[in-house]
Amino acid sequence: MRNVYAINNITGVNNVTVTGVVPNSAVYTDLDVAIALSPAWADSNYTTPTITAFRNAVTAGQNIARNLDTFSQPMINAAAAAIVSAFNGLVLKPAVYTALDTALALTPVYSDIYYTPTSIDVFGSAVLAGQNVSRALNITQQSTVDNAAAAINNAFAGLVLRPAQMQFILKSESELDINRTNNSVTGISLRTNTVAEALSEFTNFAVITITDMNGVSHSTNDLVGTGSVISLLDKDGAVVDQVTVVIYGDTDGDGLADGRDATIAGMIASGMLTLLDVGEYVYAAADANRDGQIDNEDVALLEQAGLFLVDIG
Ligand SMILES: [Ca+2]
Ligand SMILES: [Ca+2]
Repeated sequence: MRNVYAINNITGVNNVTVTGVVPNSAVYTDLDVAIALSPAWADSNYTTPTITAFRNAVTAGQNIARNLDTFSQPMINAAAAAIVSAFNGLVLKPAVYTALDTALALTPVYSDIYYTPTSIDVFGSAVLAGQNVSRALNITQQSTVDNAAAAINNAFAGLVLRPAQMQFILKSESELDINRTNNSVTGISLRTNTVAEALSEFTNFAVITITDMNGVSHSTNDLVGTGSVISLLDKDGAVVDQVTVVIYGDTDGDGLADGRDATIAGMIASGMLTLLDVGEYVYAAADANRDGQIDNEDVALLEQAGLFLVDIG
């Protein structure tokens, strides 16, 4: 049917009715595709805001009437786009690290050296692995976090103590000699008498400390001298064995043989200082040449040592 309209000289309101024209139906294809989108994981794995936005968008899309015409197409397209946008915006919840953090905070009760190498190594490896677990994992990767925590907890529970050692044990090739009569140790060379070198003479699986004659802790590079006290500690830190160092020629305990030692040796040789005054360890050390006497030979030897003319070793 063909209609011809002519509108001329309209001065008032006129209604024109057009019959026989029907708009096209709207297209729902994109909306149907959007509504059919399905998240890869259960809703509970997604953050509440993002999964809520997605479900709300789907519901809104489902609620759109199905008999709309083409004039409603932009609204339908917008609903489909909103669903797709919310789908793409889904964010998985982060993994929970509480149990791993608790496991990582575990600290063996005793120093590592008191545990069997295998058990402390397993623990150390588990801790390292736990520290290396990515902190960016999401809830679907939770088992990675949980397994790392469990490995640490198991290794911690599996720590095994070595048998306790109650006495110093010297290396078989050590030149040191422990005298149990007075709990002294001799044989430390004036050439190799740093704390580190002295400690290396022992094979104990235990903490060993060395203090000077005044009880002040030595650090690794300090020199061990006459009167230095070497202590073997049990796992609880209690002293279970202790020896005092005697280095022949070092009467003042500084780990060197020189003129100051000669002065003390001279005072002992002359009787100005007695065994009672200086104590048995210094008294023994004053016998620089180890002939069993403290006399001018020792004084002379120490004076020469101070001038680097002789080497007392
Ligand atoms: Ca000295
Ligand atoms: Ca002597």
